[in-house]
Amino acid sequence: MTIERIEMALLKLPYVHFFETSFGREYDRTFIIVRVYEEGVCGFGEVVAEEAPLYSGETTEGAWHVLRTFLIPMVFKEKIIGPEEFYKKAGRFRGNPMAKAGLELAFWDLKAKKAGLPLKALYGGVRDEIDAGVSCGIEDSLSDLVARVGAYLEQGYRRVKIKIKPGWDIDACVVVRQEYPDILLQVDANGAYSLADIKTLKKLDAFNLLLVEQPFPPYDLWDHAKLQKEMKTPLCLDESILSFDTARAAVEMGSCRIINIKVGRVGGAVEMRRIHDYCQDHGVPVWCGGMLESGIGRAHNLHIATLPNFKLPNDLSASRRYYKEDLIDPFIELSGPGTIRVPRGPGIGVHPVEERIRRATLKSETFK
Ligand code: OSB
Ligand code: MG
Repeated sequence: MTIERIEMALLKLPYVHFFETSFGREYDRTFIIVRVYEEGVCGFGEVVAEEAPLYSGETTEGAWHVLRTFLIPMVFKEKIIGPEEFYKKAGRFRGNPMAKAGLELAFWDLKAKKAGLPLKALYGGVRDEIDAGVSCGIEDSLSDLVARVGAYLEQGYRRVKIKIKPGWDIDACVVVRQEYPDILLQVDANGAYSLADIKTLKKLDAFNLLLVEQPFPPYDLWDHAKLQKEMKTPLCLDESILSFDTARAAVEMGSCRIINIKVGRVGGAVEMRRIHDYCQDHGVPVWCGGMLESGIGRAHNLHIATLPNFKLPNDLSASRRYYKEDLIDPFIELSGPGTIRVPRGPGIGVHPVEERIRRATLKSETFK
């Protein structure tokens, strides 16, 4: 058994609605799809790095370079055939977790397909259905925000996250809570604040939020610990959690009480499970974050969110929340109020449509 071929494609897909965070407004997403072939079976992975290094230091072009120059040649040279082996050997290269995760996930999908099992069976997942959630960007006006939250609730979402930044925070919570006093609500600052804003941040305690996500920049574990001591609402870290070791440091320091796990940000599913298990042992619930993935990356996330310590609703929404024409058949849909059923077929269990991938492709390359 050897890997016969690896393909990479760089894709661009327009969003159904722009997505604005404290980093700025985006109208489309550029990302990489990785395919790994063995004996005619194909494993799919998605690299969640973005065009600009705003959320993390990685970029699509940087990940492309690291994959074609280092990670893919390593697979052929060292005859790597499995995800765990890939994880171990890719560890010699520093950083670049999203590039590593995209290829590792393709290996996981391949392994599960060859075993004829849904990916969640390989991970030790325990759920057939996961709790969905929707992430609402910053809008042009507070009334637009309320209308958008209302539309998502009508579609069946039960948990809403709103993006905040200085000047779009307390008022946004006030209007959403006024209109929807009982919904599960949380906020995400994407690192837009500092300890100087502690007075504003403490006001968030008044809105019965599930959590406050990433108030400070990624490397401020210490300041997050100081803020958590001052706040009733649990802090949740996203950008700060780059590996098992940063997760452990954050928990030991008291920087957060909840962790957002994104498989790309932590460098793959092996590392994801190490963080998951550590958090489970230490009473820290986790949930699955999203990077506005296509259906390929999102299907991977559905399987991840079946692990037992994913105890809060996830940033996992239906295909139509993100893209008019998702890459997969069938589209991911809500299966009940606020839930999504995990695909049952082998591997990620969804079918990527070749023609749609081709239409969205900016460039591609094949490696043997
Ligand atoms: O901070 O969670 C974030 C999207 C891109 C980059 C960062 C984040 C997000 C989201 C979207 O909030 C979540 C989703 O995919 O539904
Ligand atoms: Mg976040």
